[in-house]
Amino acid sequence: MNRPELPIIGETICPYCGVGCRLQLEGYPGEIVCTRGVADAPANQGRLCAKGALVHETLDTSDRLTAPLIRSDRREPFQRVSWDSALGFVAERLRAIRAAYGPDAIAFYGSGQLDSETTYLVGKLFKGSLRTNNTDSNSRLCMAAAVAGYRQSLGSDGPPCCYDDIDECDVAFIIGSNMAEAHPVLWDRLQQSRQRRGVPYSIVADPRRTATARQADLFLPVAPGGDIALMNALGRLMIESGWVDDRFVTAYTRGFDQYLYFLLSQNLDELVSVAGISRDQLHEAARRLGTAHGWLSFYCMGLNQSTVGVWKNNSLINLHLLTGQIGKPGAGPFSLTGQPNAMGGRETGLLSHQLPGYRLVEDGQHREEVERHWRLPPGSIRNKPGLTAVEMFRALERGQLRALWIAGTNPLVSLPDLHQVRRAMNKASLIVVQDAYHPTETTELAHVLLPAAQFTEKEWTSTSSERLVSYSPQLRSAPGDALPDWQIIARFAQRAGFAGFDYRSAAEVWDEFRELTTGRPCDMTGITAARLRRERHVYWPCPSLEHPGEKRRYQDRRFPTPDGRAIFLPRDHREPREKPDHEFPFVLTTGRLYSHWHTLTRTRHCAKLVRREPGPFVEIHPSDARSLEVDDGDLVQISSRRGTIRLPVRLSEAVPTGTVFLPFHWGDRFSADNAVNYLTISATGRVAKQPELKFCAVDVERVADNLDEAPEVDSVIPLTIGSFHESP
Ligand SMILES: Nc1nc2c(c(=O)[nH]1)N[C@H]1C(S)=C(S)[C@@H](COP(=O)(O)OP(=O)(O)OC[C@H]3O[C@@H](n4cnc5c(=O)[nH]c(N)nc54)[C@H](O)[C@@H]3O)O[C@H]1N2
Ligand SMILES: Nc1nc2c(c(=O)[nH]1)N[C@H]1C(S)=C(S)[C@@H](COP(=O)(O)OP(=O)(O)OC[C@H]3O[C@@H](n4cnc5c(=O)[nH]c(N)nc54)[C@H](O)[C@@H]3O)O[C@H]1N2
Ligand code: SF4
Ligand SMILES: [Mo]
Repeated sequence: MNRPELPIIGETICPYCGVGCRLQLEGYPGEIVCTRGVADAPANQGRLCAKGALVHETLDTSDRLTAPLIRSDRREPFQRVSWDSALGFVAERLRAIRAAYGPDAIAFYGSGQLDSETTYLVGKLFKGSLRTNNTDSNSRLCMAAAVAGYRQSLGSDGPPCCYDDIDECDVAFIIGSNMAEAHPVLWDRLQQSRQRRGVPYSIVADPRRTATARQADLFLPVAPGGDIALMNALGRLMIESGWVDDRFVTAYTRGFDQYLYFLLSQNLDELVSVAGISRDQLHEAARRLGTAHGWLSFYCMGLNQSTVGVWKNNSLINLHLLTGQIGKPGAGPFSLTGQPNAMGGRETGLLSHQLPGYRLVEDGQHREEVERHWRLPPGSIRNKPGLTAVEMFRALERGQLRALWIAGTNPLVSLPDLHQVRRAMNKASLIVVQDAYHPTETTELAHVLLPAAQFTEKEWTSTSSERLVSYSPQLRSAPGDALPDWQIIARFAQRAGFAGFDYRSAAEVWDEFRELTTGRPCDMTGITAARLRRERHVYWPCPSLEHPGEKRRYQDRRFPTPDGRAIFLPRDHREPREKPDHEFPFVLTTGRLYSHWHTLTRTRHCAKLVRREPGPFVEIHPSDARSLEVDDGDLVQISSRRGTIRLPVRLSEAVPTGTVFLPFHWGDRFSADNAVNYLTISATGRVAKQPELKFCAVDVERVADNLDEAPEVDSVIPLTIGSFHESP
């Protein structure tokens, strides 16, 4: 059907996933009618997924937060106030808390959905002026293991590959990623490449037979948590079959001998059994990878959200090094980023151990360079990493942390062990929430709400999964008093009396940050604000204005490690923190659905998306359902050591027996105390401190017979069965 021509309002980057599709909005600034994919955009080449195509329906909703609101007591209603009063209130409260308890009694918890201008200024304000390294983000639940994995194995964070590599590879190894639902446009590119060229052959390793797995050439139904064993088995088989790239290994890597010794000392039968995959399938996968001309891996939360997430990343990179599959077109370990600017947050240094330009707070020279740039006296930046996401909420509950400023994330749905999170937030002396919508689960527990202008209503800069830095212009005005996030931070800093925050534009903020990347692995010297506004997007590294930007890294096979070599890291299988037992016999795994974005503050407004997935459910294998005497649609009670929820059953052969799957989108606003994260465990890994959101032990029970009609999920009263204390 031909639609009448609509006026074009302009272009922006999609505010959802890390693919970074460029959207064209059509209609009128006051009423956007249609969203299309931009044809010449490098990421999407005209494509869009349903969420992107409907995103205009989420902008002008009645639950937009349009004015600063405050209350001293959370039992009171909010009062609407001016920006000056709201920021004055926060400045005074934070000053008093710092004076009484020290700088580490305050923290900032942000998001990979904030733009780079904002995350840069948050670091400058908190790590520089307020002198606490307590800034972290939801990327801790998401990319932290990938960040540490890249650094340990290759010497620097940041994916080496680009999306065009899809058209250059002949095998795609997709492990712990449900691309078809979570990165749909990339998945589409992969499918089209295959239709056109006959390759890539696709191997998918996932415990569930997902939409991605169903379309794979080879599906490896890895046991939940069995990835390291799987990858060690693949490495061993490739070595035994002589599929090692000896020249590459000798010239460009170190640690191969230890890796070889380690693999040969492993019991292959044991690896096969822990991985849960037949020897034939493993052999076929090893042959495909070992003999490929070029293979790419795509990985996401199935690897990262684990107490051994970093080791899973190392194990996968080992396979790339073994076969020389990195630093050339069509090859490399490609960590898919979840959020639109998770990459930017890493570059500007939002995580608690980072400083801008991939620098570290523990490195004296890095601190000095940043202090000089920020015109702060030497010694201003503290030398120890601050609290990470999960640690912040533990510290709040203990009273060590008193004030928390939350922006661009909804932790009362997305953090593990929500009963603990709620207790922690209730204890806080000050909760500031900077969001575009209200109410959300988190805004309801705030003292201060700061209204944020969102994409289309501000200019902003973001970096996609493939290191493409993009500029999005302001296309319309923000509702009410809402302000761009970076302006909220800058205004607050000025109100609190700190120098160095009197920016006249987002461009000034960007350029100040950009200068800090010179000579660093993520060099963006040539990506000036002016150039971005002219060219729309440029890949990093880009060391000069004349430089076109590099789509692929490490093409000279030199890695940013001390001796320039990539590192083999022998990593052994480790059990997940909480194994099923007689009390909690099932494995709970959690994740996403195609139709929804995270905690639903946006997608709940799109009727088409809600119709597709109207509510939460628990996916159970039919044979488990038979033993539990439940059928499709029946209500079951799911309990872990941390909580209990009730949900209707969705029968599915996609989950293995003994495992149940729950999407995590629906929070308390949908049904009180009934969200999946009331069950999940806050156990984290040692290095990346990323929580194990993909594995905990639960029990599933049929809900009593006398409830012959399943009650509305809304009316279910939850039962808490005590809290769980993490092992050391
Ligand atoms: N539609 C949609 N798309 C999104 C998002 C969204 O909310 N909705 N969010 C974005 C964000 S922030 C992120 S981080 C990405 C996440 O993207 P993905 O990581 O692809 O999505 P998930 O569903 O979290 O998990 C991926 C897969 O890991 C599998 N898995 C679980 N345990 C294991 C294991 O032990 N080993 C292996 N190999 N696999 C395992 C799950 O079965 C699941 O299919 O998606 C982004 N895109
Ligand atoms: N069980 C389980 N839990 C998980 C996961 C899982 O796989 N399983 N995945 C984890 C992962 S990978 C992630 S990334 C997190 C995501 O979890 P969250 O970050 O908590 O989820 P969102 O709903 O994206 O929250 C974004 C918030 O920012 C607001 N917002 C939108 N635009 C703007 C803006 O421009 N400025 C500001 N200030 N606010 C804005 C939205 O209204 C919303 O409240 O969830 C994690 N939690
Ligand atoms: S694939 Fe991701 S970036 Fe592209 S339209 Fe969909 S949600 Fe947006
Ligand atoms: Mo994420």
